[in-house]
Formats: sequence, structure tokens, C-alpha cells
Amino acid sequence: MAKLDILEFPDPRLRLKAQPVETFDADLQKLADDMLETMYEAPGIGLAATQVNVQKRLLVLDVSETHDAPMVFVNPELLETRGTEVCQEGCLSFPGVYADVQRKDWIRVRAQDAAGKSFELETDGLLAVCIQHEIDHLDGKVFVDHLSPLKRALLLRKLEKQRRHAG
Ligand code: GNR
Ligand code: NI
Repeated sequence: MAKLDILEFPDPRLRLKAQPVETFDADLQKLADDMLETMYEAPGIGLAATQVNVQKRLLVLDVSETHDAPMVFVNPELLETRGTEVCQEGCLSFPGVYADVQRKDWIRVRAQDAAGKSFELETDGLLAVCIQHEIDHLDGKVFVDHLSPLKRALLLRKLEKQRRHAG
């Protein structure tokens, strides 16, 4: 396994749209494993291939408290959504800043696993939020795109300030 570099905003590569995965081979399994390792080490609860400069529709997640429930979603599709909720989100591509984002509260998603086997999942809460956050990345979208222009400007200023102090 290998730890991958995570792209940080405003890297233009975070705006690229990921392409469907058609080949389910050992390279794809290795990419999923490397992304999980990178996510756990960061640490984060999700990671999209876009964030490690791979334009493939692949994301990994683990929202468990014990960090022992890795999930891999290839070619994810939101089939159905209900309601809305607001959750405080962070993003590994925006280290150290957080903002409230409104998302769908309940989702039904279809995806394939790393071997290409199709599955469906109905979920809510943090897992639903995280899946939507990661699918956004695959479409070149980031969480600050959901904020008002004023809130976005304040958050980006804070990000710059933190970077200056982090050196
Ligand atoms: O680690 C992460 N935490 C998080 C918290 C609330 C909502 C979404 C997330 S995803 C984020 C990791 C990340 O940047 N994934 O793209
Ligand atoms: Ni993110």
C-alpha cells in the first residue's frame, strides 16, 4: 500500500470531472487500497479519486467510530433522495476549515464494489452526507460551492490565514 498526495484547493485539478470505471482489475483494487490508507492517515472519513489526481469515478469511506468499516463505491449513482439536513463539513482539500452545508437527508445509491459487483444502499445521517460530498468531488465540485458568496469568501480567507500560520 502507498500513501497518496491529496490535492488542495484551489488546485484546478479538483475541478476535473471523473470518468466511469470500465476495467475492474488489480490496479483498481490497489488504487482503492491506497486511497483507504491515505484517508485513514489524513485522517478523514472519505476520499474521492479526484482528490488524489485520478479522474475515475471511485470513492472510499469509513464513517465508523472504530475505523474498521472501509467502503468502496465505484461508479456511484444517486437513485433517489428525500428531505434536507444541515451538517458541519470539512474537506481534506481544505485543511482546517469547516462550514455548514445543506444536503439531502436520505439517499438511495447504486454503485459497484472494487470487483465490479453492483449493490444498492439506502442510508441517512453522516454516511449519506459523506457520499454526497464525495460524489460532488467526482463531478469537480467542492463543499464551498454550496455556500453563499459571502460565506465562501470568509471561509477562503480563513483558509489562507491558516496556511500562512501553518507555514
Ligand atoms: O474527512 C472528512 N470529513 C467530513 C465531515 C463532514 C462531511 C464530509 C466529510 S468528508 C471529509 C473528507 C473529504 O474531504 N472527502 O472528500
Ligand atoms: Ni472532500
